[in-house]
Amino acid sequence: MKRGLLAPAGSVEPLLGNEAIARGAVEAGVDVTAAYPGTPSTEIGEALAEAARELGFYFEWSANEKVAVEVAAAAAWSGLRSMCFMKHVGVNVASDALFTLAYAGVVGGMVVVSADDPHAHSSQNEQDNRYYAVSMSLPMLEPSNPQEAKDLTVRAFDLSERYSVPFLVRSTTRVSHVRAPVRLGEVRARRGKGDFRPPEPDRYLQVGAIARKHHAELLEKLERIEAEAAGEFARVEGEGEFGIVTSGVGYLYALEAVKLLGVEVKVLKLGMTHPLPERILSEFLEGVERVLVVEELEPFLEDRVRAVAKDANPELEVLGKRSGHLPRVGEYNAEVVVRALAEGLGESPPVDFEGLRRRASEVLERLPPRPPVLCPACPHRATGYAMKRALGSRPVYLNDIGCYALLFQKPFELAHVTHAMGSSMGFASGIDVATDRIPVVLIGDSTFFHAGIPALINAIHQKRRVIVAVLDNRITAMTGHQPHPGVPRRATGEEATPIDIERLVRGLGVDFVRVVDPYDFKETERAFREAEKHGGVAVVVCRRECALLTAARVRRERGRIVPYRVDPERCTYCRVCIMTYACPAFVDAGDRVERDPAVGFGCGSCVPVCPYGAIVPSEGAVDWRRDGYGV
Ligand SMILES: Cc1ncc(C[n+]2csc(CCOP(=O)(O)OP(=O)(O)O)c2C)c(N)n1
Repeated sequence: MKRGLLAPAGSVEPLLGNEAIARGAVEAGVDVTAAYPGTPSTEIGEALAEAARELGFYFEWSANEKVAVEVAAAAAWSGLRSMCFMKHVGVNVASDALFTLAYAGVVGGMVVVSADDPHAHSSQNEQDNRYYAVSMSLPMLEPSNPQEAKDLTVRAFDLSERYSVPFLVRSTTRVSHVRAPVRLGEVRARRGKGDFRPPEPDRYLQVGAIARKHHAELLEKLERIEAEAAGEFARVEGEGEFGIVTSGVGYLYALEAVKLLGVEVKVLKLGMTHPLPERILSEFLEGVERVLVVEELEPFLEDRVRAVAKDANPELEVLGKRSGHLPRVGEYNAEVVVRALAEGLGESPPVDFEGLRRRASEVLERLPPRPPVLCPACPHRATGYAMKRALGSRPVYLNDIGCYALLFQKPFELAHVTHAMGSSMGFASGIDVATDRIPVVLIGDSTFFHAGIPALINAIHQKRRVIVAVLDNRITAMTGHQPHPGVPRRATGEEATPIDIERLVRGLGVDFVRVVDPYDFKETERAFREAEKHGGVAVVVCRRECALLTAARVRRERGRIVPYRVDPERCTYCRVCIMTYACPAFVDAGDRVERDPAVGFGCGSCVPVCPYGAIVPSEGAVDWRRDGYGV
């Protein structure tokens, strides 16, 4: 019997929130799914890829989020059920297509999942995508746990089809990444093939007067959804004069706080937060004297509560972010919400949080610090090493989003800027226009395909002087090794047409294009030195497979990894290796440098770094470069 995501109806499986969303799509009979990876949404794709291989529906890792939305939308226009998903900032990329898709509507049910990241655990900002639902006029469901993540996804498909409008499902890191038992439902039949038959001839023609007509229709749909459907997802629990209004993971924090404090409060849990079930909210607010709104990030619900309370209960005291009881920054936890609730109720917190924190920091002090570092053998380290030697601190380094962003750290310091996917390339042109410094772009292969190409075209066309290093590790590494358009296979294992970056760039008219192996320091350094002398756009493709993939292959083919070692006779303890290459396998042993055999991958890339030839292979070690691994 299959387990997990593919287990039969009626079984209870421990699923991640993200796996539960994927299961919801499968139960709803989804036919077409598309996405671009991004934490905390990526596991939806890993789960869908597995299910697609088994069940035969379509899944792709698209070139970017906008493309994913367009693929899914056209499938929904053709009468199929479709889903796409992305991290919060992915919605920024997709938004141009999404805003207008709301006007166009859909025929088959379509769900768009936004996985937000309060605390910016793995992101460049903490944006609250619930406002997108309002500005796009799209209905939105917010699950609180994996069971709801599945159930609400299924409902979102049904309602999307009933009202012919895409539905947003908004999750956050703690909903997406928590694992909990989920009772599975029946898997409905898929439709297989659709047909593109617009319901009216102008349905998908969003121009002027037609768009205005569709805008008005969309607003009517939203009114109907509020009247007919929003109440289904709202629930009142408990009794009392003190109320809590909450949604998403905030509901779980609120429950925990109520339990820890042992108080009687009345809770309104909302599942559809756009459009809000305003009648239910209004009745709830009439019945309480004070209300605490528990939601992470922005005062999205709180401002609506304040607005509705003006009519429903003008005396009502609303506590939340605007009153200073809860923060707008970072993720919540039991302590944050217990403190807010205790203060609201005039009680003292029942838990000695200071004591707990003291104990936690004592434990933390005993643990070794673990700052994020590039893996041993990472080709990006080698690129950084050669780049730093060739260009030093002369350029402005425009770094992008990917593992190589870690080159901001010492000893490399190759990032003046890290901003949004693809931004390095646009910023580079601006720096060239505005200053006499040479801009250097560090962009990964996945990011290059995602959003780097238009800005590169711009730089070429505008005759800018820019050095572009494409850190081509043949995969989207940071999010867990998803294929991208440069990779010759699809997410589900079939062959794909790989796009050759070198040919693409030459085709755009760049005459300075070098493809180098970053482990070849001399060649890579030379390429950057020549690029600096070149007048226009110079592209250096630094190509070597992600070391995690190579290490796995070495293990498969040779049984184990044999590390390199430092010859104590030759090591002078000059520490050049640590100071310039900073592989985490180097250990400063006080009077000499050693290599930690448990950390190194046995790649041999550090050998030329030592001026005394002290880094030597152990018996049976391979040299990845000489032995053909990773290129
Ligand atoms: C708009 C957007 N989508 C997705 C992400 C998540 N994300 C961060 S880095 C990255 C890709 C990294 O791949 P690549 O540029 O090839 O660098 P690598 O990590 O392989 O070195 C992704 C998808 C994001 N930050 N922003």
